[in-house]
Amino acid sequence: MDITALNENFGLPGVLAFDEHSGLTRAVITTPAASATVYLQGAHVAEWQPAGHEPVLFMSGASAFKKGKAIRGGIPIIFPWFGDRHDGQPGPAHGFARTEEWEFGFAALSGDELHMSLLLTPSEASRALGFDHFRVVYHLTIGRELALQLTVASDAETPLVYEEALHTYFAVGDIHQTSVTGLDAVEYIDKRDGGALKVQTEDPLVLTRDTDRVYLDTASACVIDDTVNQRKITVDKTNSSTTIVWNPWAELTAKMADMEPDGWERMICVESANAAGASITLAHGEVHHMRCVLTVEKTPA
Ligand code: TA6
Repeated sequence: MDITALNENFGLPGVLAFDEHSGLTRAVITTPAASATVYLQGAHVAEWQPAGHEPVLFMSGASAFKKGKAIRGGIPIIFPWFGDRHDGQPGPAHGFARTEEWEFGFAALSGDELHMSLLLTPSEASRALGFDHFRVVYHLTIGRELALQLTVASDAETPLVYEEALHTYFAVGDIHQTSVTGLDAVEYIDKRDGGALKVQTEDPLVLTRDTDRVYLDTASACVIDDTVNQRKITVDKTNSSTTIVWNPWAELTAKMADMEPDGWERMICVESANAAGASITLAHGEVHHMRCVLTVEKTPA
């Protein structure tokens, strides 16, 4: 659907409008409770700002906003594999969902919360990668909280095996003055140490170097204490047994074309996932939901 048709079919005056930025179609949302921007490419939430709060999501100032290129920041949707593909077949890192154009399917305002849905169905690109007979729907509730639900259905005769993640980039005032709770004593794969299996001993977790940890078998919520912005961001999740914490730090950032040199100091990824041994297997007709709710609260000075 082109932008005119999207505005005719789903536009809500003063609340939801579609436009184009750098060749990408996006939904621009403004309600009394929050403002947000969602790109149809990747069903990518690029901005979310609850009323009375600073923006919650980090967006790299050097991010490409280009067809077929992942956006660096916001909430990329990782599907159907996390990281490199594991079955020996070729395919882009983190799967194809984040660079595919999703179909806009639904929008309705309820009070001051906007409900939206976007749909991903098989394409030439997904078929070329061996993925056909699946449907993914992404429900978003945009308000003082941001509620996200990723639902996957399999229409395939053979089992659909996949990994998924909401690869959320949170904006923080200063990574050195930021901590994360909720992962104490949880086992993790340290991808910065050859994939060594470790147990977290730090509580809270304060990053002091490039970090890429895949926490296993954990359903607990995480709380990001962003002291510089005097706020706590809670990442609450359902049907997700993996959490990833990532920050590239200075050296890796310097090698990333789509990240500004000091970007690492103002972001942390805390991702809700099913990955690294927790992949989902769906038989024909089966459905799986993964849900994540973000909330922000101010902390006293
Ligand atoms: O979620 C952490 C991670 O898997 C890291 O290993 C790092 O590669 C990051 O994602 C970013 O991946 P990208 O493909 O977006 O550059």
